[in-house]
Amino acid sequence: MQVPESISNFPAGFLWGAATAAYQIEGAAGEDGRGESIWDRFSHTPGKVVNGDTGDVACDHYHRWRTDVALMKALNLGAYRFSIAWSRIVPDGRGGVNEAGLTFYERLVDALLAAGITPWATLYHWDLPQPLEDAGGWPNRATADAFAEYANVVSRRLGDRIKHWITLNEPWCSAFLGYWTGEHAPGRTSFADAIHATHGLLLAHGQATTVLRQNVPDARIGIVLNPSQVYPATDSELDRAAAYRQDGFANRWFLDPLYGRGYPTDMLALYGPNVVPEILPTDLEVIAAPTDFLGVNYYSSSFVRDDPQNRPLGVRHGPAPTDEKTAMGWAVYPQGFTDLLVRLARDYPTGPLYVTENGAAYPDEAPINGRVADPLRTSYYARHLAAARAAIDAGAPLQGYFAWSLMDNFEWAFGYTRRFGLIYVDYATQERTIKDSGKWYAGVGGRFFTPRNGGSR
Ligand code: IFM
Repeated sequence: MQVPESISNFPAGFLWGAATAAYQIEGAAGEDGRGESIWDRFSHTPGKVVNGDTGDVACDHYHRWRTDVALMKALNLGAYRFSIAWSRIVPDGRGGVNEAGLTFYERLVDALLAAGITPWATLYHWDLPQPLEDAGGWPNRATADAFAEYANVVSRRLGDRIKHWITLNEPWCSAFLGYWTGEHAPGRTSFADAIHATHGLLLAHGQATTVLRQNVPDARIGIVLNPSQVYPATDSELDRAAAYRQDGFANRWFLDPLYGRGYPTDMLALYGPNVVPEILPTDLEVIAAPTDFLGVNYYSSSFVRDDPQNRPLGVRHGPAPTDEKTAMGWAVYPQGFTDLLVRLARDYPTGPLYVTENGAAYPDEAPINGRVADPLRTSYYARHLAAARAAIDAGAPLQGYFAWSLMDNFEWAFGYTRRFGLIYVDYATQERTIKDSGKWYAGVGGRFFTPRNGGSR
């Protein structure tokens, strides 16, 4: 597929990248002093992950990072978003620092810079050190203090060369999938714990932002959310009220406190005092520490109707206005991407927006004669880039885009059964093959990148 005209005119300096996360690609779970994380414990618990898959080896990126940086260069990436494994740096979550962990990321970052690829580091992409979970996990406020200590260690060491910092990836998932539905590590199933976890995560973000600002004065700091564009299934008053509650649950609960408005009062009332944790007088100020950008992960949208039986939100997810779905079962709905970016910029003082993840899983076939034909993924990207471009036209201050993912990897509870990569990974041999979508994406970058000192590369 050619790069269509609708995406041929992104602004000069627009940043093109791809993203990964530590537990999903690194492997080397027991090497060089790395401690146990909640995903090690969870994935090794029978029945939690499809096929009993674990991240023990994953894409073996810990040993193959040089090859992977070369592949990023072949893809014309201007930036690479990766996450740092807390358990590699502070194996017990608090206290002793593991030099080997710092060295690993230092080498990776140096290689990226040498290749002209800007590193964007995420400090937390779901892999809490298990000892901190044993001490109460994210619902325990002390975990936020531990996170700030870890942020201090990492930024003191790497702040001279990493200038783009993301505190947390998708705290909604950490809290609600990890502590309410139990689909993700640590696998707890209490709504109250999940709400407590949201507060702990937001405190951690605020505290770490302040630490990063002190240690790296020229840093650009942000948080990555997975906000959802919510549409009522019908125009009825009840369905519109349900959509507003879903918006409160998925979006406003995070965005309002981050931008200094405190937790939304309708949601505080809905959850009630038995669920909402104690909020200390300075907490909201800590959470609202100024940031430099907002990272947005977008895959699909929500279509909801009123359902009073379905507690606590009284919301039921209805069918999307399209039958087209990815291998995750998520509706393909690019219009929601435009609407979401425009809405965020309209309702919140976000500053620059970056799409920090967007992409699709499809059941790719193994390479034939060195080629992986994945036209559905290319089509997904083309339509979502056109939707992102439309959001810019409508006023959203979008400055960059990271494809999810650089390569196939461990897709959490789905193990290795879902492939999101621009690069195909043969897990038996660890051979990498750039898919057709990756070649196409390299063309997007190759055609629209501006010189590094004038923009993205
Ligand atoms: O693989 C995940 C990633 O870790 C976080 N955002 C969504 C992706 C696809 O499910």
